[in-house]
Amino acid sequence: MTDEVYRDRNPGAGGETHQIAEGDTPVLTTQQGVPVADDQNTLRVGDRGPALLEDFHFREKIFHFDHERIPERVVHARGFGVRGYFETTDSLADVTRADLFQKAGEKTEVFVRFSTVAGNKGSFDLARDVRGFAVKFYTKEGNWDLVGNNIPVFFIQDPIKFPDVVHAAKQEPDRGFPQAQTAHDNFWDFISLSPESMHMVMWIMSDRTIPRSFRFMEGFGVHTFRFVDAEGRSTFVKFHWKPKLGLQSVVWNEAVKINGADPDFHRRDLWDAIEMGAPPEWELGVQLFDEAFADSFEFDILDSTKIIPEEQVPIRVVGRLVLDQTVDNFFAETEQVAFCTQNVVPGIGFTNDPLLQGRNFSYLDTQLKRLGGPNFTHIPVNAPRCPVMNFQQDGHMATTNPRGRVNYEPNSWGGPRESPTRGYRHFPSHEAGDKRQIRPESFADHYSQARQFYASQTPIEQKHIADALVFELSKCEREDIRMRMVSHLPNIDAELAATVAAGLGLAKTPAAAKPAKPPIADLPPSDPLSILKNLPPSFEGRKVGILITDGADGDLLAELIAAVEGAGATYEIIAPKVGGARLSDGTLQPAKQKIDGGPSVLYDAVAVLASADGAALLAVDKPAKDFVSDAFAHCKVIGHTAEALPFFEKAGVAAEDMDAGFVALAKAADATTFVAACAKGRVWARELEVDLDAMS
Ligand code: HDD
Repeated sequence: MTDEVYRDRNPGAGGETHQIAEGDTPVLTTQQGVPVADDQNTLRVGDRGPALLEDFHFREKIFHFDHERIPERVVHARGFGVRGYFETTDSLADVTRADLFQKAGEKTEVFVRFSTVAGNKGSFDLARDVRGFAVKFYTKEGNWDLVGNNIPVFFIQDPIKFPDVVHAAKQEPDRGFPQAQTAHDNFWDFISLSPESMHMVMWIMSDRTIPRSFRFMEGFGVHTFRFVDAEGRSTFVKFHWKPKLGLQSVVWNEAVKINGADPDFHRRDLWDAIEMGAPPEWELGVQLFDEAFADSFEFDILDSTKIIPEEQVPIRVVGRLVLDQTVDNFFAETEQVAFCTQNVVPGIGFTNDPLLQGRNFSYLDTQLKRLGGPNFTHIPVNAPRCPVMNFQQDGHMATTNPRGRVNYEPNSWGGPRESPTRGYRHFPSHEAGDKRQIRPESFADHYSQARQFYASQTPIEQKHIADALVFELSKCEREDIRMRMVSHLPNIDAELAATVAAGLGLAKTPAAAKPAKPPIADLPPSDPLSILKNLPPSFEGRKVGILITDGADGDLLAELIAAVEGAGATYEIIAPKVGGARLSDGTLQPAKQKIDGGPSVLYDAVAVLASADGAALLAVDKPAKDFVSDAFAHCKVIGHTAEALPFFEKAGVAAEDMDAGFVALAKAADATTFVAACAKGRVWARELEVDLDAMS
């Protein structure tokens, strides 16, 4: 599909017979279908004279161009959408009547849009940010939108604070920057004044917000929803997406450089994976629980700043999500897709989570603004794949219009009728109470799960959380904001507080902020909360950067490529010139990247196949030296020929620095050793040797 050069854009055209063509080449037309004679010059009087208003082709072309943009999303503006399917693997008929979950093997078409939150549409992919994970299921009983994130909790407990947290995170209003980052005063000012955000702060300061790619991250529905079965019984449910490839993130110094080297790193990764026939896959898991569990749980199940640890309610895997199709047109699908949390289907319902209730208003309202009218469900990406039968009519851009005489009901003509048995029924939960604006007491604990999250991390992940806090708060100009933020940390972990205080150069750790409710100190650590405890099971889906020079060993290169591909991974060849390098056997090996455009930050592991002469040339080149020194600093596995070592020395990587992450490549078997080392992930012990923050 992506190779197609051009397709008739008017599905109503009636096909080939109307095609105006010259030979095999279709003739350019106006939007009205009128053939165009000249698309290079406007209509003018004389050779150099004034332009004429009569030039309808010019005016129509510019008019259309002027209106190409629709408002970008106020949050999640930068996103990337793809298509795929969801397959039920375990029937949920015992707890929900939702059609898509009735039988194993049932497949449902989906559209998924991943996104960052704070940056504008043109920002970079590797901002430190939450990732949106929004899934539209086109079920046989209507569209269900599960509009989630890659983090299972949220910043705030009440939707009335959403504009505030978003304003604070996005660019500051007077200057219009900083873009796509929370490392500025306004964000931390708001956060430090909002203790309810502290659990989320631990997640966003962890490596979860700098994922390796969309393919290596989890997704969460966040709220507690309801399943409702055929008898009308309700079960609470939380939704989880688990990536088949496991979890993986990059490191911060790497993220910063990826944004320069390839601002489209995440979207390119997903596009490439799908186009090369390696569609990413996730498992859908559900946590199911009842009122009795809800009553006994330490926290309120309606509070979106809390998780339910998997140890307390295990995850039942019920399906798989496969994303196997790129879009035909970015604007038509990724830009126009309209997710609404209110889009649910029979068998799925809401709870009183205040954030969810607020979202149910906000999304529809947003779509009206963005898409310009009530008919956005007529746009193919938003259109249900089942019949739509109602008497709603007219409005801007109405494109799928009903026929016939009747447009109301009840009527005596016929047409669709409501169905109390098949139709959507809201769960009749019993509600009573005084009308008030309060934050319930059951939402008052802000630190216990932040502490639990921190305690669940490996030491290197804990270090990354402290590093991220120090980095972000160091960008705050006001010391009182830094101090106020650090004052929350003793309620989470005393050592974390002391490390961050020292990292900021504070004279002493500020006294702990007074908690609204004393934190629970002994919630047990939960392994699923750590990335490194859930590493990818193999090297599948990862990418190796192979830097070659003239004279590199052709056989060794072939062995290396075979080993990488054998592990289900991919590679790119990098060389001093994109035209390639002349290998030892005389063949010309083309390169994918010139060294200046293929820094090592773009790869999971690297190999340097340099001849002695080639290494001498690389030793004078800054991008080539950065290739090695960055791979080293980012704790990557590095394969190398013996001839490459003098070049490594020049790049600042001396023989005594070479740890278990260095693999000498001389003979065929070494390629297998290299890939086996890569499969173990990063060499984290190295970070303690190369980072000043680790030494303070
Ligand atoms: Fe939201 C977009 C996820 C809270 C209001 N949100 C949006 C998208 C995602 C989320 C993934 C992008 C969808 C797409 O790709 O088009 N939002 C969340 C999650 C939340 C959350 C997981 C907390 C659990 N959001 C939230 C609240 C409000 C909104 C509390 C308002 C009260 N969100 C919006 C919005 C957006 C949106 C303004 C902007 C663009 C859009 O809806 O289509 O309506």
